[in-house]
Amino acid sequence: MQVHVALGSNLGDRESHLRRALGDIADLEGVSMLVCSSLYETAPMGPQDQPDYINAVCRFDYRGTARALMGRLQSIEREHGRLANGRRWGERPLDLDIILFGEQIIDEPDLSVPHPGLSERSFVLWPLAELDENLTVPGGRGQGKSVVQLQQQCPRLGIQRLPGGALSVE
Ligand code: A4P
Ligand code: MG
Repeated sequence: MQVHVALGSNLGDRESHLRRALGDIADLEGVSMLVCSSLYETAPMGPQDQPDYINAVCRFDYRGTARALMGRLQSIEREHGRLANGRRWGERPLDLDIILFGEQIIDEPDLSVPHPGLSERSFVLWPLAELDENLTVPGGRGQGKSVVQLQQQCPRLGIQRLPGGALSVE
């Protein structure tokens, strides 16, 4: 299955959290063909009394279920000091969200794919467009739209691409 995962960090050495997380994802069983966008520095969505984020989106092939992948990603978040009881949309050393899981549509209490915030989040759409701008969203609010079409409806507010190009797996 072709999977897209969004990475975010706004605590500690943000870039290092993303670099290490990308390596951790590459090392997961069932992951191959991993590529990543550039890094973006982004203004916080949610509470404004928190630091700016660094965001990116990666894509890989995954042999396994979305639920299994979510469990693995949550373990990686925990290894980066992520507390399970932080405030909603609050600060965190590492956030890993499944954005797309192939064409699958999952609507369960603890797992929604495509990610429900995709259409409104410039900090996901712009890095995603670097990888796959013509990809069509299979379900949810952006259903049937391409990434480029979603970008046209979402202001590119408060995001800045950092120099250095695509993040590579070390
Ligand atoms: N969950 C459901 N669907 C998914 C999915 N597709 N991928 C569940 C991953 N997890 C999914 O997530 C809470 C629960 O969502 C998980 O346990 C899983 O069962 P969380 O990461 O603890 O997030 P939260 O803060 O409680 O709420 P929410 O709405 O999930 O937050 P987000 O979407 O993670 O947003 N501003 C900028 N600029 N950049 C950011 O990256 N990120 C956030 C957090 C806020 N503001 C931001 C950014
Ligand atoms: Mg999350």
